[in-house]
Amino acid sequence: MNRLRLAHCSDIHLDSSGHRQADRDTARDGFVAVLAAIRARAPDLMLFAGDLFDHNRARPETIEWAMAQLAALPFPVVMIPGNHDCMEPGAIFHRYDFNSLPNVRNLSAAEGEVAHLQELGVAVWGRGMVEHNAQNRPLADIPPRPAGVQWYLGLGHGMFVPEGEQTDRSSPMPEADMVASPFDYLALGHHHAALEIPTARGMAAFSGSPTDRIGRGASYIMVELAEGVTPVVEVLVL
Ligand SMILES: [Mn+2]
Repeated sequence: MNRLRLAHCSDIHLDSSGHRQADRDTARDGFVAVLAAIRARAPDLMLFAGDLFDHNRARPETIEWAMAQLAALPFPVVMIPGNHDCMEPGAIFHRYDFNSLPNVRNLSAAEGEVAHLQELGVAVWGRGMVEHNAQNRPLADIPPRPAGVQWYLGLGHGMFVPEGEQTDRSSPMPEADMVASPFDYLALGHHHAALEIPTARGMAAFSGSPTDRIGRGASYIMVELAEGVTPVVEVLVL
């Protein structure tokens, strides 16, 4: 297929650590709202770029609720863990198999892995963060574009480091790594404000968070990909 419509969101932070019921409900409400908005736009695929949960101690009821929300979507979902729900010992994604959901692929391998969605001509690369520290390089060692795929998409979760800047903060993602990446579209999470970053081949973007009003507001992204054209990235505010 020579066109593809993507939805991209991240950073829901379910069971956020305010320890108040109101905080939990705010995150749940945001997740329900963004999924309804995305469904109305009928994407071919949704990319989720990390931090679905606020921490690895999220309640079983919350985890099971989130799994049911994802399983009810009428399109495939490819997701990665973030730093808040990283692949440390005892992690949510060690205890609960999101890949048991027929329409969900959770890319949680530390070395990275590629999901193939053959019916869409899509391959998606991502990795599961184990530790959020300065040595963690979310966009290091990206494998080249697989042969024969129409669309190569990426997922990353970490700190944006603009060209020419340095950082000693955790999980740095240099702009140069994004620009040089082989992806048609690179879906990013961690910053709660939306940001579009042109790349040599396509586009990268942070979607912002549907549960945080920083930046342009509580947001997600829709992307229209078409053969031979720069991807059209639309930041949508809930
Ligand atoms: Mn994060």
